[in-house]
Amino acid sequence: MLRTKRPDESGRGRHECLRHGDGGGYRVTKIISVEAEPYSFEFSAATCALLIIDMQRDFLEAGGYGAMLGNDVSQLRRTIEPNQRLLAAWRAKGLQVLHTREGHRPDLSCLPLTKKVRGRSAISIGDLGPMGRILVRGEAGHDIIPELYPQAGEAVIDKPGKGAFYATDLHTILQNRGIRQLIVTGVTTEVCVNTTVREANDRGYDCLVLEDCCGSYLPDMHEAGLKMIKEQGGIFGWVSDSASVLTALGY
Ligand code: TIU
Repeated sequence: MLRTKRPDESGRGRHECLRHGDGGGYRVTKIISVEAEPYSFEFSAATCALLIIDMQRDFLEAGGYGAMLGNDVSQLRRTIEPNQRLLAAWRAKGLQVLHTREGHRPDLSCLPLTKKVRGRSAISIGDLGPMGRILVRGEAGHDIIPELYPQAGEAVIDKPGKGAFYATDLHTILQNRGIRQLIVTGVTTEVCVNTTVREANDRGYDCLVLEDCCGSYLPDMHEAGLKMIKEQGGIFGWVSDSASVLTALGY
């Protein structure tokens, strides 16, 4: 059972309906509360997963695809350390972690032509880039950065789109594991993080996005992306930071 620092926690927890397969009835579940906007985000350890979006070498490393396009990768690299701290704490508590990677089959059969040609770049997805074929599964640049490399037992979702639910088995895995809340981190805030949070929201998940663990090549897009999530009473979810989650976990 996790302990939080909140003085108002009685320790009794709250009653939570058991899911199908648990035998029915009710059990007492500790609710962990994270300070967040627009109001506190509450989760229970058994039903909340950390979902780390697209922390791939081609997006984050100085010799990758993102940098080749002229993007400022430092805006993304500042998220590595807070993600590492959060991931270590999350793993130490034995909580569930999932990772995603944006990319395509080597034969590019899951790459829409529209995505291939968008941007009119001389070199595009599927072409040979600085770290192998760009955003192609199995290539060096497609893989997750070593600092946040998945451990055995952590699902890695290979997604062809920006959203992690489109054309993947993410929803099935979350349902089978009884997950109803997601703490979402990764890159980029306004593209793959935002799209995934919107997809999750429509499927009935509560999402908490951590601003220091998400990044965009464009700082104003990062800010706008976070604002879009938490406005209108949390229309797509909640926004907080890793320190608040660590505090709620008792660190
Ligand atoms: N992961 C992700 O956000 N993919 C992108 O293509 N992001 C951009 O910001 N382009």
